[in-house]
Amino acid sequence: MMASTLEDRFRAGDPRALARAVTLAESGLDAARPLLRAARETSAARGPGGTVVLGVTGSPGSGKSTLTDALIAHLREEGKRVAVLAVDPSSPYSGGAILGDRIRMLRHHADGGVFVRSLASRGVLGGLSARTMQVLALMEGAGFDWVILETVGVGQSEVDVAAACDHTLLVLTPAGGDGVQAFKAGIMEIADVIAVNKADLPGADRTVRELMAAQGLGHHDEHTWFAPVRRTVAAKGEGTPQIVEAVLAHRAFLGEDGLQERRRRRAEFEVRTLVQDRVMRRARELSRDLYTRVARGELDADTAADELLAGA
Ligand SMILES: Nc1nc2c(ncn2[C@@H]2O[C@H](COP(=O)(O)OP(=O)(O)OP(=O)(O)O)[C@@H](O)[C@H]2O)c(=O)[nH]1
Ligand SMILES: [Mg+2]
Repeated sequence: MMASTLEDRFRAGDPRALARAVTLAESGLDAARPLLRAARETSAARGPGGTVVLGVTGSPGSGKSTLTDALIAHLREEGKRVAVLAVDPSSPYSGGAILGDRIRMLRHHADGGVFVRSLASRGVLGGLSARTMQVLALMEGAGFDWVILETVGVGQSEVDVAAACDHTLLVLTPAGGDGVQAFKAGIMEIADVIAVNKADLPGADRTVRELMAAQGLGHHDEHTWFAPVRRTVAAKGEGTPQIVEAVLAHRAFLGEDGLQERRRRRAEFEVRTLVQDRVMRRARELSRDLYTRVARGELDADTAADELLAGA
């Protein structure tokens, strides 16, 4: 009998084939392409409601990993298969925090219904990288019920999460006026669900009240989705079912059309990020001479940019 190809095994749902595909995609190798195509085909065949793609973001140390871990446990109890991608866009290297995440989530490793990966990769503009998007697409294509992207909310990456996922869960804490900060920074706008985590610490009720008051202040009409604000104690798994409920409520709010639109937006974000990567690489490869000519006034910057885009 002929040995089946990696693509066949990926399509058949072999977890080792997924692991291999993810490694290829992470490395940006062309060998990942047929697998990425296969993933998109299987996702498309399952329809936009097939996989819940949830982004989990928030300030460093707010409890994103702990909450993700608690979500895995709860979803597994409901028989759902879960894939998690933990990304640290602030670090170009595999940092300690990511290692910590992996160790924490290791308790699920013997469970075939759970797939955890971490990625220390930064996009060219400081947000999520195209590779991150591709790993998500592979996880979705592998047929997980939930795919969770955890990323620390710093700068561009926070905005990117909303473009990369169906739903965004913002994890805040009672400490240090986190809620008010989020409002001021315009971060609340990207949140579909808000967890006030560490609700065992003082000030949780006040933070919830402030957040809800702030939501009322923002621009809204009868079509506005008000992100449900839920208290959680992730360390004890408290409030996790309510988070899942809130995400599913947002899913129902989006409906089939809304989810299809999110999927299109995710594809757009992936393609755009690839384009950015390539253009930036090209810009770096261009001879210093071109930039010197611009600096000397021999060539204007617009023409230089035109030449770059024309593949000159
Ligand atoms: N008191 C309390 N501590 C918690 C809770 N959830 C998480 N923590 C603690 O908060 C610290 C940070 O938790 P993480 O889950 O690593 O937070 P994170 O947001 O993933 O952190 P980064 O990925 O490094 O940004 C850990 O020491 C957790 O044990 C909670 O509900 N209550
Ligand atoms: Mg973490």
